[in-house]
Amino acid sequence: FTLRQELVTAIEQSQFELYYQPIVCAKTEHIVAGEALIRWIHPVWGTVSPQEFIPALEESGLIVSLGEWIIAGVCEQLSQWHQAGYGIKASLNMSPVQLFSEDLAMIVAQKIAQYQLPADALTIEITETVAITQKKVFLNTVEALRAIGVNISLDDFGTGYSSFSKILDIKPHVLKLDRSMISHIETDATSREVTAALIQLAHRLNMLVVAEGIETLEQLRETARLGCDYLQGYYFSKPVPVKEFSYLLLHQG
Ligand code: G
Ligand code: G
Ligand code: MN
Ligand code: NA
Repeated sequence: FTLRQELVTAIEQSQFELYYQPIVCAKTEHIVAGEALIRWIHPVWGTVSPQEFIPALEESGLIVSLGEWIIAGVCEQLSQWHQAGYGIKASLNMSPVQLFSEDLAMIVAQKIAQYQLPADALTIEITETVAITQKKVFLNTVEALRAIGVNISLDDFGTGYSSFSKILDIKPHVLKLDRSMISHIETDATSREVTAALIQLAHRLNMLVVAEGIETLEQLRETARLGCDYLQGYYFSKPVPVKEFSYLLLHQG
């Protein structure tokens, strides 16, 4: 077998499932959104991490068709949560390969219309994990998404992939501070100062800030104190299936 063949079968047989991880308001700790994270439940291998199969999907171009399934799935789920009375939002990760496809924005617009969602209930998270060769096409798609009214989020900010020039290119609504920065925030004064300065910069540019990878109460307190708007991490919840996410929504104070 090849991983590629297995992935073709996986798409045909719907072996994928969307998990959601809560994103909470830093002040109230209430769930305001869920980040959709794909899981591959292989009949023999069990759950396969996206880190193992997203690159293969990108190289083969299969990410485009799976990506459409993800967009549709997130929109449908969001509309179900809205119908149940939960006014939450959803984030989804978009591979740069999907952003090279010129009809991506049209597909997103179509799904938003089909499920009668407010466009700003959807946030598209972008990380440049592959080299951007056709920057113009990429940025045109980002612009088209912005024009629809969805929020654009720059993911993994503070890692090698996500740097200051990306803020100028993408002009995101939201900056997601990578967990590598958050993990040193209590022990390393430099990390703390860099984070504080980044939050100030983001706010001056009218961006909202999400701190990723919150694992401890101390990290929660420190990121909230520094002015992060939203928080996400194992401290609140790991990514969970829809049923569990709905349970978390139902049982929050
Ligand atoms: O959820 P987990 O930590 O296993 O995710 C590992 C990596 O896979 C992360 O970088 C995450 O952004 C990426 N990933 C998860 N779900 C998706 C998805 O639906 N689409 C894309 N493009 N990447 C995803
Ligand atoms: O690249 P991206 O930020 O989309 O990746 C999100 C991934 O990070 C999720 O797949 C999730 O499994 C992982 N993650 C989420 N919260 C935490 C956390 O608190 N600690 C660690 N180590 N990983 C996390
Ligand atoms: Mn993400
Ligand atoms: Na990230």
